[in-house]
Amino acid sequence: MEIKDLKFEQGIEIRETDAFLIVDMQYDFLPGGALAVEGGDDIIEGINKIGSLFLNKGASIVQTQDWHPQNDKSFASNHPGKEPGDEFHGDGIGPVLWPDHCVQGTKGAEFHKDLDKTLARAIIRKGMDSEVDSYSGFRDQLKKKETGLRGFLNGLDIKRIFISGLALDYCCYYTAIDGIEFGFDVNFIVDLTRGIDDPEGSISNALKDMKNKGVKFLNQQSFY
Ligand code: VGL
Ligand code: ZN
Repeated sequence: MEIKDLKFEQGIEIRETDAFLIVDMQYDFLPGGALAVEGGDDIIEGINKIGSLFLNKGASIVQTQDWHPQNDKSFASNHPGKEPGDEFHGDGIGPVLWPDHCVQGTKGAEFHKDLDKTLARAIIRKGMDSEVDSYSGFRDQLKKKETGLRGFLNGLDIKRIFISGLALDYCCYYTAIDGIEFGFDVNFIVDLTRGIDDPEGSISNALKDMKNKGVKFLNQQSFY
């Protein structure tokens, strides 16, 4: 399943009970960063634009922020002899090991300067447990501990979520399928994400799985 095979929803009207999620738009995931996603900076302007559309409708905007301790087990550097990109299938870690990225309090963990910081009602941090990674904005990979995002959205009576940001095949994808499992109407704004595709095929696998689970696909045009 490739992006060109997707069908996109049209004519979406934003409601007050919608949320726009901006996933991990941090220096380390952008070109020049430790775990740069190709073309990640191309989506900043569109995110700002769609974000202000949501803001003007009284909807909620939430940013997630990958926020790892330096001793994080998802980093290859914490496994002697391992390199970033090496396969790893630990309990809540993997399927690959990453370079050190988004370490708490570092420049790489900050949001990109061009991202409009006035939009978000909340910032949800994740990946703070050194033993268990959290790709999803909702909870860790073992599904044991939530981040608070579900409670926040439920508290505002939000029914529909719209996902943008990085990376398509990791944090955006896991956030989307958890959103479905938690009962939200999940909408994935494909042209406001970019993927890593490591291991190869992970973008198309993510798209296929989201489609099967009932995630809807949109692009920026869907709102006009
Ligand atoms: C992410 C890999 C490791 C992401 C975060 O934001 O997609 N990917 N940590
Ligand atoms: Zn991470």
